[in-house]
Amino acid sequence: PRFVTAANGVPGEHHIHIEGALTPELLFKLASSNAVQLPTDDPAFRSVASLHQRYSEFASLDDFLHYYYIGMSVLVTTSDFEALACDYFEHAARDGVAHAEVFFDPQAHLVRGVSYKAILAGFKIAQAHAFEKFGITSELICCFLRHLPVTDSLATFNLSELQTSIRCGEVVGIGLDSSENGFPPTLFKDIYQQAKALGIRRTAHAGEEGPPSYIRDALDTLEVGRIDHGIRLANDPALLERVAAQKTLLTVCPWSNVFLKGAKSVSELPIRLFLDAGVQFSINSDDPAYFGNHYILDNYCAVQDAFGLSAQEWKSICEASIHGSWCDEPRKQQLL
Ligand code: ES4
Ligand code: ZN
Repeated sequence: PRFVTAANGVPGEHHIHIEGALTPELLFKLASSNAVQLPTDDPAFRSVASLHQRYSEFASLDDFLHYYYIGMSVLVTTSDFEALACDYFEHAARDGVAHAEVFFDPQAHLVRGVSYKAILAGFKIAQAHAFEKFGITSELICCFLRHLPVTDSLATFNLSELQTSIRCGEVVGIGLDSSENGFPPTLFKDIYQQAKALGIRRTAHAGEEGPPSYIRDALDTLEVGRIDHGIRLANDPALLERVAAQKTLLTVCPWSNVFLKGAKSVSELPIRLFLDAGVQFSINSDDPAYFGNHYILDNYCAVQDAFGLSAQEWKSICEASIHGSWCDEPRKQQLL
């Protein structure tokens, strides 16, 4: 199987926030071209180098999110979103990614007066380019921000442009991200039921910093097909067994967990536990530009350095990754 070794690339990425692929270099360039004022009272924004440095010192998910939302404030025009996504796809091509499922956070742009149409137009140009130039297939997953009032997410979900993008297949699923603790999945039941009725895919961040009960709620109340992160599943053996039995894919992001202090090192992550329990998981980059420029292949390598997996174990990870992808069946067959 061609995906077993890192040199032959990786079958798919399921957990990449496109706004998390905004490098400090592109951030400063777009701030300048769009005349966006970056915080003057934070020395981190003095230079590309100082921003890189600050990104290596995140104390938590919320500390990272503070910079993540400031960073994306430089994204204004369709060509900004196109440049951002093209930058990501170039890294993905370098890493041999065959298929990418990309999260985006419309609420964080709509609130600044950027139109949904402008966002999507930029992504679509980049996706077409990624396919033509690199053969990378890709899908978009619209995420809702759990730290905002649920009414904001509902209003966004019901935007006619967003509903149109779902109906025409430009957006294949929904996700739930941002601050986890204090914002249980159950709050978003309404949106997820509507998404189910529309027949689209559903996933949610759960068990990144939050308790295993959030993973259970995402499965039972939101009826998700995947769980993003899910590493806290290690603390609930009964739920672990259930997730293994029903073959729900966890989209694990090793470097992200280390950078956001969810784990001291990659070797602390429950990779061995998941493999031995038969939990299906993929390995992903999350926000590569914020987490040491570790794109997906660096995450694969970090897992190998920490756990020394066998070729058979890598084969099972790659197969789980393909089976858990939200591409069409013919594409899956190509990847297998
Ligand atoms: C995120 Cl690492 C992480 N967790 C939750 N929400 C996010 N949005 C972007 N990256
Ligand atoms: Zn994430």
